[in-house]
Amino acid sequence: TYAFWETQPVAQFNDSVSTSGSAEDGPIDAPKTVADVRQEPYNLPESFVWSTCDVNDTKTVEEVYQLLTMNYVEDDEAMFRFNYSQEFLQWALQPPGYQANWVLGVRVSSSGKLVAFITGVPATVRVRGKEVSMVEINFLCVHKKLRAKRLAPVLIKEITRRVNLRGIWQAAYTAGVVLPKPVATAQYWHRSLNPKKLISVGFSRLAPRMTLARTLKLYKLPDQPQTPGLRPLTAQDVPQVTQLLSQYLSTYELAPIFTEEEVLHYLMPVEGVIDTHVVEDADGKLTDMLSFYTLPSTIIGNPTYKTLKAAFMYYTVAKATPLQQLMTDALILAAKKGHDVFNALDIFENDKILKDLKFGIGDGRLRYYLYNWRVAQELKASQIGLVLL
Ligand code: NHW
Ligand code: EN5
Repeated sequence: TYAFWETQPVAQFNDSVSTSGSAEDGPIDAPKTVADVRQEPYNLPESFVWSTCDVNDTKTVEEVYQLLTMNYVEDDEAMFRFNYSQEFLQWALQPPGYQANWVLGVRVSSSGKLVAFITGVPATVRVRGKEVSMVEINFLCVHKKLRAKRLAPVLIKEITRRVNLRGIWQAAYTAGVVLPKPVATAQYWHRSLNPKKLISVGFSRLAPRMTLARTLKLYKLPDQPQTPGLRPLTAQDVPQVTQLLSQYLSTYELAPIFTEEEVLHYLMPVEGVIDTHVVEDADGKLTDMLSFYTLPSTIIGNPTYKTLKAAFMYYTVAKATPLQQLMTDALILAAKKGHDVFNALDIFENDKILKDLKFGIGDGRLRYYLYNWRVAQELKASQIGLVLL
């Protein structure tokens, strides 16, 4: 059972469609106004204090980075731990309309040490045809020494309060764990770019009856992207890319609605953080785009290698170029930049191409959740058009 989540306006596992009124999509809680929202921060256990974290401050972003580097998400065997860079955090946490006090920390009163964290950024999300103003929640983290003390529910209630104070009543979030109640479940897939290293660190294994030499040959890619007209995204492209991406995302049941400002923020290349390329045809029209973000993982307790460099598929639109060819170019670009592996979910139309591109199934899944929003029907992974960082 879920002592905390049972008290929250989220779909519960025993919710059935036969219950009166549960057949329609919409808010779960009775409507509220900002005036109804509690003015005082929630109480933390004795000797802890709330602390809004300014990630533009070099010392603060370093503290956040250290907390996450040592305590954030691991795989089920604790071999790898996400290692978001400081530049990545600054990018992810400051999109258009970001609220400084939605970057929320908990510190030890006496020492000032940062021991817990949660963040929100504003987003407009379309869910089964309805446009909803939301917050995307991410980077929930409690220091390993303070686990299982019910700190996470306090963080969640406090960020909810701060978000509600801005008149936002819904949230979207993803997690590896099962909570009440996923709107969809996606599967991670992995494409080896540097198979020798992946095998050496235990990320992958040599397949039965395969030698290392045959494995290297299997995963070998061309040195350069193959699609004519492929080039990095520039600021001038943003109106066209917004149009291209919006039209594509409109075909999904759960997808963001991006303004031009958001496209500029989330897709303009940032070295070591986000890479976006577009395909320009002979008439100067943009026909396709691909993007991936860089999220390394610390290799826990490996003497030879400290980090695994992973690229994660972000937003990709294949209109004139076949998706498989466009994604091959994404793999080539990621390999050229030194990534060891390319990760993707089976969302979008990816299930059609992952096998052919030599992706293998991962041991991790990702659940998609909505807060205070009921969906009458669970979605299939192929109906998801939303990527959270
Ligand atoms: S998912 C990544 C979450 N972070 C990690 O996995 C890092 C490593 N783990 C930790 O730091 C991406 C801790 O284990 C955490 C839990 C902090 C996860 N989401 O403090 P207690 C996100 O960031 C529930 C939500 O004793 P702890 C998305 C758990 O089921 N709830 O545990 C975040 C239990 O509740 P229950 C989670 O291990 C979305 C309660 O926490 C959870 O010391 C947040 C136990 O708390 C998770 N990933 O700390 C929700 N993991 O009902 C946003 C565990 O079972 C909602 N729990 O008793 C929307 C808010 C905004 C609304 C605005 C309108
Ligand atoms: C909020 N934005 O489990 C999201 N990763 O498969 C937070 N497995 O990397 C929630 N266990 O399968 C994130 N190698 C939830 C995910 C948490 C991290 C996680 C999984 C996803 C992962 C790897 C390593 C497994 C190590 C042992 C994995 C196999 C790859 C292989 C490549 C070659 C072809 C066959 C498959």
